[in-house]
Amino acid sequence: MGQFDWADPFFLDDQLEDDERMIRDTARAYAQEKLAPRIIDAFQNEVTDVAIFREMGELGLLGPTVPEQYGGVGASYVAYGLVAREVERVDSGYRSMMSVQSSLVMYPIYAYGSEEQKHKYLPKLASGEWIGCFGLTEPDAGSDPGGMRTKAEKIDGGYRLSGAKTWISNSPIADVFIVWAKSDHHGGGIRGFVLEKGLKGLETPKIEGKLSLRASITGMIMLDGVEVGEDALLPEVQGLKGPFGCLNRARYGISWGALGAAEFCMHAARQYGLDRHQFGKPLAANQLYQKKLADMETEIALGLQASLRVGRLMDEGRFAPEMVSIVKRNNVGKALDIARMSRDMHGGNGISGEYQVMRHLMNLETVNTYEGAHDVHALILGRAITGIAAF
Ligand code: TGC
Ligand code: FAD
Repeated sequence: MGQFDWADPFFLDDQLEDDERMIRDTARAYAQEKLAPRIIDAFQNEVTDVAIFREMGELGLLGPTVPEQYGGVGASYVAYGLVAREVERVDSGYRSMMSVQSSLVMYPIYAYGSEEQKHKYLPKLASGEWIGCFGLTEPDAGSDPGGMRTKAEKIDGGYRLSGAKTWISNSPIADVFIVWAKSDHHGGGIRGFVLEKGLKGLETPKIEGKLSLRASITGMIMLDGVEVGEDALLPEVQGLKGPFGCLNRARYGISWGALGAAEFCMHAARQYGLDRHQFGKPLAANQLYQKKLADMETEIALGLQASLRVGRLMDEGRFAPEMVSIVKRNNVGKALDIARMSRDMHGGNGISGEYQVMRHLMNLETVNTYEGAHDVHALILGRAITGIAAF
């Protein structure tokens, strides 16, 4: 009979390859030693530290699945998920910075870009010298990105882009912008463009006053007749499958990341329950308290196994987007429940920044909405199950 380890109930560690464990350990050490000491202040004061991109880049944590010839480390998608879990154990905002750069900026350039675009952008994005952002959402097109109004008109030698993107992670500090627009030259089809900071007509105002993801800057991308050359077009993709191809990977990473936040909240509740005494005994000696811990333990263990399975299928080229919808929706929803429960189990201390669980709870509200809202993933699954689109 085996031993039971409450912190790794199904021995996930044994299911990893050596190089995956190595990347996971690198990410864990970085997150705990360098990110954790900064986060309380960064969240409180809404500080996005751009040095973090360089630091992550140096450790090979940006775009790790991209091959070495373009500056990545050619890691597996399981390794990518493990990095997301370690970073989000500290804060969803830091994971957001990392996953936008990796899955939403480096991936489309790698998968849909020309050889010139790959050589020009990927090494600098991998090192964190350049920061990227991904503009899909618009003020009137969130869950329904097909309703976007941003347009690209053909002009001599290139395109003119006009429109507005909103709720864009990293946009106010970005050097590189992946922008999705309807192109008149391609029959109104959606095309991707790579833009650079400083273009005339390009503005990136910050969205102020967020109560969630305060360590990750968010802004708009305003495009007032921005002119770009032909070489800004991502040549290898057309249609919504372009942005969705990126989202599949980012959503998958989030399914791991959210469980990192959930693990933090569970471990904090466990320790708090052991340390704090009421009615002459530790809180953790109460059945109700233990049931909550058991529920958290169960959901985290099951969710991690599901993400691992989807990651393996992604590495084998056998994943379907609906699999990603299952793990993104389930794991983020469960993480949100766990964070809320943990906040409650901390009593009054649970609302203090020092105990950190309420920060995770507030962050996870965003994570539940972006990259396909919780109910939108239910509808993606509902369509696959019934054959009827109910959007
Ligand atoms: P639909 O008719 O279903 O599909 C249109 C075309 O796209 C293809 N497609 C996919 N391809 C690859 N992967 C997927 N997951 C795909 N889903 C769809 C599809 O095959 C079709 O291709 P084709 O060639 O036949 O044209 O499209 P729809 O307009 O009915 O879409 C409905 C729905 C709900 C699936 C979709 O719109 C959706 O997922 N909405 C959610 C929007 C979303 O996730 N936005 C994310 C914005 S980015 C973000 O939040 C970043 S936050 C990052 C951070 O800070 O960490
Ligand atoms: P809506 O689409 O208006 O949805 C509102 C509610 O209605 C949701 O509960 C949704 O589930 C529900 N709903 C919508 N349609 C249906 C339906 N047919 N049936 C039933 N219910 C429905 N976008 C980017 O492009 N790039 C980024 O980097 C990025 N970063 C973000 C960072 C933050 C901090 C936030 C908050 C958002 C970010 N987003 C980004 C945008 C994000 O992807 C959208 O907010 C998300 O897709 C939802 O769109 P919406 O906010 O317009 O909500």
